Amino acid sequence: MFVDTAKVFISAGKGGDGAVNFRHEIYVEKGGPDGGDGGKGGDVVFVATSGLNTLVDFRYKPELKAKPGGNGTKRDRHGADGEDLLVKVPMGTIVRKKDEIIADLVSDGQKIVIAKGGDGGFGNAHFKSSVRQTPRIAEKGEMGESFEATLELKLLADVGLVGFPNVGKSTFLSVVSNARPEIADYPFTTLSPNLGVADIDNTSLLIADIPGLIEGASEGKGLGDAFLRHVERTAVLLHLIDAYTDDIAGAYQTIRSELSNYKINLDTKPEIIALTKIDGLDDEIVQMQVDAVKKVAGKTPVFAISSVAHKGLNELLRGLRKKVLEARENVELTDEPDEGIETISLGQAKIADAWNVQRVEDDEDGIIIFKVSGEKVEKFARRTDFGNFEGVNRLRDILKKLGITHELHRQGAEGDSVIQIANNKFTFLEQ
Ligand SMILES: Nc1nc2c(ncn2[C@@H]2O[C@H](COP(=O)(O)OP(=O)(O)OP(=O)(O)O)[C@@H](O)[C@H]2O)c(=O)[nH]1
Ligand SMILES: [Mg+2]
Repeated sequence: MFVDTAKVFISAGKGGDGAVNFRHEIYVEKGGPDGGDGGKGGDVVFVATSGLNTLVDFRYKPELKAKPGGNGTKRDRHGADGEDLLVKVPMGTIVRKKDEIIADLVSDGQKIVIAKGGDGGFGNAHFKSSVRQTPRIAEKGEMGESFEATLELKLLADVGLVGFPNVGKSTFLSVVSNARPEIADYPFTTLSPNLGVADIDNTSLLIADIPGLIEGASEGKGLGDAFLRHVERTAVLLHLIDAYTDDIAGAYQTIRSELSNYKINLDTKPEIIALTKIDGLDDEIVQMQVDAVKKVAGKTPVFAISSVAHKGLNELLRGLRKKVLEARENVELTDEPDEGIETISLGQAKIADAWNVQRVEDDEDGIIIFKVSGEKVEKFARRTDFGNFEGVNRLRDILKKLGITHELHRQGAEGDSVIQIANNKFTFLEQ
């Protein structure tokens, strides 16, 4: 089954918890702290893999979960890192979180971390200081990132076949490539895209055959525009027209207007035209039909082929290869890096350090709450065990270091004021 969209639930592994433990030595009454750190949770990693061309597996298995990190143990032993989950996806898979594109996997073997595993918590061995000889605190491991994502496949073929139903698209693919699509003498034989690799002069072309288009396809007629996304990103369009068509120029223009109604920019998308099924026609008639198309096709090259009689196929494949190479070169020359991506003006470290304090009245019981937000401070809070007073005290130390305590005082916080960080509440000073 061909499936080109899927919804998945992604969760990276939780980090392991740090341990609280004290050394036991025969002649030492109170050994030092030796609780080890938790291991890192596994990441969820997508790997673009050639040879795949459907997202169907995700319909049956929508949950993508990486392993958690192990907890720390005594004698400073680290917990093991959780195993990453490697997920194979077809080339051309786009990953969206809400409406934002977070990954676009385009080249074979490309790996992208889609969700990061949580860091492991520190064991109590980390918390020894001159004033705290027997720290009974350890950090909890962080949660891994988890969210719902949608996957969309837009095939990345070199050549996309377009045209009316029954013009011989699948037959062409079956003759020039390894693909074995269904072929029949009626419209809409092909119900979902087929991919094939055609060899020509020691190189190869990846060709996508999509279901036939009719007038109104972009508004949903016939099989509609559901499959047009698969020619959006192909380097070159091969427009096939049945040489027996009476109004051949009109046929050409109908398909073109459906393509442009579906936001495909025909001014920039390279195209080649081929008249098909010429095996039963006299040369003069074929020439007449070629001339008729040329009148409306401008500079677009026009070929005449017969898949059944293997006529004109190598010439067409060479023409396609030339256009594909040109198109790829143009893309490399003109493709500017997307604006806005990875051009953050503040340094990454500064962004992580930044925080904000907001004094708000709680809706439920009317008390004042001081809400503290910020990447780093929230990260510490998530790793704090709020059931352990030493842990909360350490968080209070961190607030001081980051300058947040000062701001809390300035906004009028008192000892028993409620501070909220990342959904955890505690009092400003130890009560
Ligand atoms: N004589 C002749 N018939 C052909 C040639 N190519 C395709 N046909 C016939 O045309 C009919 C349609 O071929 P398909 O390849 O299924 O056409 P299609 O464009 O993929 O059709 P849809 O999948 O319905 O859009 C079949 O009966 C083929 O045998 C050709 O070169 N010569
Ligand atoms: Mg077909």
